[in-house]
Amino acid sequence: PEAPSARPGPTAPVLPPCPDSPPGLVGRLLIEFTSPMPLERVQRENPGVLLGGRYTPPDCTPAQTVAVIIPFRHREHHLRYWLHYLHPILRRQRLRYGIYVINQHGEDTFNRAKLLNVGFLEALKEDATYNCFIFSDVDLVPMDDRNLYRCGDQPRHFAIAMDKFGFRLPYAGYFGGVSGLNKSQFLRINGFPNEYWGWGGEDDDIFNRISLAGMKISRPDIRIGRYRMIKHDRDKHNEPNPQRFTKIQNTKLTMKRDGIGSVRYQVLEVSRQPLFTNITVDIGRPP
Ligand code: UD2
Ligand code: MN
Repeated sequence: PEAPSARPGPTAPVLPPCPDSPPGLVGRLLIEFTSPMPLERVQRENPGVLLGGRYTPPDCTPAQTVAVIIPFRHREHHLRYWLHYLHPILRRQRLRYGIYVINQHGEDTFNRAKLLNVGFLEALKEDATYNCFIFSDVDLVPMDDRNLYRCGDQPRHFAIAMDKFGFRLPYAGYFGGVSGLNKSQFLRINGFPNEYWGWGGEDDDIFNRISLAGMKISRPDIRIGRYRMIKHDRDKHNEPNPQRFTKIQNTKLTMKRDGIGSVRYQVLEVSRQPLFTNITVDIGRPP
């Protein structure tokens, strides 16, 4: 007699759906950024993660496939902490996921929202079954694994109680840090703006797009949506954008022409690392 194979294959048994509340979550977590985190250690501690930072639960079938998209440039030491903390959390949450680091090439002004648009399109090129997109700063780590990185029937804001804001929501329309939209929600708002160069405003523009499209933000409980941000100085070439205050007044006009439908860029390299996929991209420079 043959033992049933646990390996997925034509004869493998169909796994049950993953539970809505995954068993084995631990709740509040101890998060600290004291000693540097070697990548070799993170790899050693996450043997179940497949090349490119892909993971599928071994014991159940998830309802969604989640692409986690990180805007990035010159933050390697932050990325190592992020991978160290997030892989085990996402695994405990029983998610099928992939990690995409969208690395802006060159030293022109940084553009977070445009990189996130690139991440949406490039993740779908890698795997057309992605139907949930979670956009996360590289320096934000959730302090509670009950903050589930999934999409719902409204756009989701995850990073609502940050240490740097005294664990409070800074203002009602705040949508920065970590957010999630499913594919149809993202397309309904024409994705994110491409025209916010430098620091600030792009998260408010995204909030405006969501409201203008008639959707409402969903958020976790304030006790669960807690985050630590790795302390950092303002990066070079990401100065506050002086146009941000006037731009966010005009979302209604600009969102139709500026978004996922108009994003232009050139992929320079796709590299599948053990814990994430790195996509280096030329997104141009401010006009
Ligand atoms: C806030 C928001 C962030 C965004 C930003 C304004 C929080 C916690 N986050 O972040 O979501 O709205 O304001 O643009 O309030 N990055 C690089 N390299 C760079 C510059 C930026 O990798 O040279 C990436 C990285 O993922 C970083 C993110 O962009 O976490 C946001 O930049 P930041 O951390 O400098 O800005 P911060 O903390 O004020
Ligand atoms: Mn930050």
